[in-house]
Amino acid sequence: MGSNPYGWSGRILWADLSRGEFREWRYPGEMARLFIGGRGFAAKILWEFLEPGADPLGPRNLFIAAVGPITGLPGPNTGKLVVAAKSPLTGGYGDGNIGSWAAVQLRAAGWDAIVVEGAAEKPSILVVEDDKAWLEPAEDLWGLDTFQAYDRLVERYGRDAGILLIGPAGENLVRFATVVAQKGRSGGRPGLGAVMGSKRLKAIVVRGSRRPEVFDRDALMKAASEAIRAVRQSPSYGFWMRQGTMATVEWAQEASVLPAYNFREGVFEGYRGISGSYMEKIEVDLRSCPLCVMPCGHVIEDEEGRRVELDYENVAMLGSNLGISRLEEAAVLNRLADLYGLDTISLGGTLGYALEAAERGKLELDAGWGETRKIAGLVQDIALRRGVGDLLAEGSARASRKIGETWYAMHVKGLEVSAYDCHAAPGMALAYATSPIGAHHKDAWLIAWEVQHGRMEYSREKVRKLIELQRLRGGLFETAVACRFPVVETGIDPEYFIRLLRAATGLDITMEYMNEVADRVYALIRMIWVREHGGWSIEMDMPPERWFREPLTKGPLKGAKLDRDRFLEMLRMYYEERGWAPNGVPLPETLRRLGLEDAVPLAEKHAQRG
Ligand code: PTT
Ligand code: SF4
Repeated sequence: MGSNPYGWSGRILWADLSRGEFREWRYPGEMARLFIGGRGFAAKILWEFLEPGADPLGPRNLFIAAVGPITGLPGPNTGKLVVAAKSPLTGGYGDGNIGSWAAVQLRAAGWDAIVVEGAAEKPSILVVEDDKAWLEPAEDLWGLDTFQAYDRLVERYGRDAGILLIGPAGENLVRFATVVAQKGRSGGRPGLGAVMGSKRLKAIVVRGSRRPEVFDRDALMKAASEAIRAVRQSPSYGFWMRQGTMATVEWAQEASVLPAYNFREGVFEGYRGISGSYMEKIEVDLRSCPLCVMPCGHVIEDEEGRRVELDYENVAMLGSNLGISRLEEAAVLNRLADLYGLDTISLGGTLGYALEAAERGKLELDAGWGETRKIAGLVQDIALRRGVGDLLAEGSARASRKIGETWYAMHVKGLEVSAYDCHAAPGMALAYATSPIGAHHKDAWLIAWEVQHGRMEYSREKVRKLIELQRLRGGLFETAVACRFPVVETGIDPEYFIRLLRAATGLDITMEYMNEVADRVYALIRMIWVREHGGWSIEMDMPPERWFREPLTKGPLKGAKLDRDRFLEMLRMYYEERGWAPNGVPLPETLRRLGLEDAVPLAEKHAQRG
């Protein structure tokens, strides 16, 4: 960090693919202090260097891969990195958090981030080895699915290389194409794979030979081993190791939040067939991200006998949400998404919308609820942009506008909602509405708390809880960059991660400090959205219309739906608590308090105080 040699290398690799030029950017030390890393760096770089109004699929968009000060160090689950860019799906800020050897290798190569601008003339691979970077041809890989391409890359660069790659969906600019890190690890929901595709970048391969400098290795090792012990001794560790995120299926059914038939219902008659308990019986392997101490990649054989790594979101969005009640069938769709490099959540949301539109006679489609084989054909059509797949490759928001029925397109700001129905969960609906990338649960999984705390209430207490979670999950874990599951799933104290940060950097970092970093990053991301959309309105922060319009017709919460006026009241409370204007734009004084003076003129233009 400028004058601080610990925790950060102080260097960012800037790769211009149009010119084939690579340079080192020694960024100001203050950037590390104010933004820490990962998402914080991505937001700062996009704010400062992205040309306003740049086409997300044009050469001027910036693709960023960023680690943080604790990435790759000893400690629980530190093998993660953030990928970010202007999103082709939402037109705003987009990011994702991926488990990958590329995270570990990027640190070992001595870079805090890679920024890719421009576009290569031909399909290429960006190779980074310690201080050196260059492009290699990838014509032989273009068109290959992610599993085949991954194997070829491992053959070419070795098993220990850090790899980020795209599949045919990214190449074909499907707006919800992801970046793939290893077979069955995929991230960057808001179309980060399409951004790589638009730059004709099939893969990034990284390898380094250095050990990151840390301020106090003894303190680091002590905090790391205590944290790892706390994970393993946690009462929930055993059950987690058996089911991982798949345990959520049964929980969601009980809580009436399991999406069914394009979020028409929160319960699904066939839930047992896609549950974690069933998965346990047929599991064949367990995989993980690098440096993980609580692996969650449960693998089964799908209907066609191929191995697939499952997660709750994938199974709910490609199972119950499409009327599919056999895990092996949902797994086929999950595998296709991984092979092509499509986001499972947006895929499930877009397919759900399409099946419903077809049922209502608004779209011609040769597939219906639960018809896995036909739906699998549609997945291929989307990835290859064939026939109706070309329309669906645009995502549910654009497709629904074209079809002319938007109220049951389940998205916020263009990003499809993850797998929690919110007819009876106003707080979770607010979490989706205010997530900095569109409707993703990763910044605030309020639902587990909400079902136990005045579920149908629209209270300030809920708003405050939401912000608390956004600070922890969207702040600490996205900027220090580590997996949040040790804290949110085995319940260990987040202070362990603060200790790791202190030991790595030598700075007097506290939880309060990281909360302020989180607020700064949130405010700056919001300003990126305001700039890219030429202003802001409360409508941009509204959950899907369906949850207000149509009540649940089944389950223990039959009759429940959201109340628009009360939701709006809660949204206003949220803006107040954050120091944002009533139209959702951060107030100039809030930006000044957070050290974001350069965003003040834009806020003065767009924040409406009354
Ligand atoms: C994540 C989103 C999720 S969230 C899931 S399942 W989850 C889906 N997984 C997909 C997949 O698989 N294949 C595919 N083709 N598309 C997919 N889309 C969906 O992407 C993931 C884990 C999970 S599994 C979660 S909750 C946690 N997320 C974390 C986060 O966001 N931040 C953080 N600091 N730690 C996290 N730990 C957990 O990581 P996105 P991954 Mg993912 C096959 O990337 O864009 O954030 O979207 O990356 O390495 O697979 O880890 O029930
Ligand atoms: Fe990766 Fe799961 Fe381990 Fe987190 S808990 S690091 S997502 S394998």
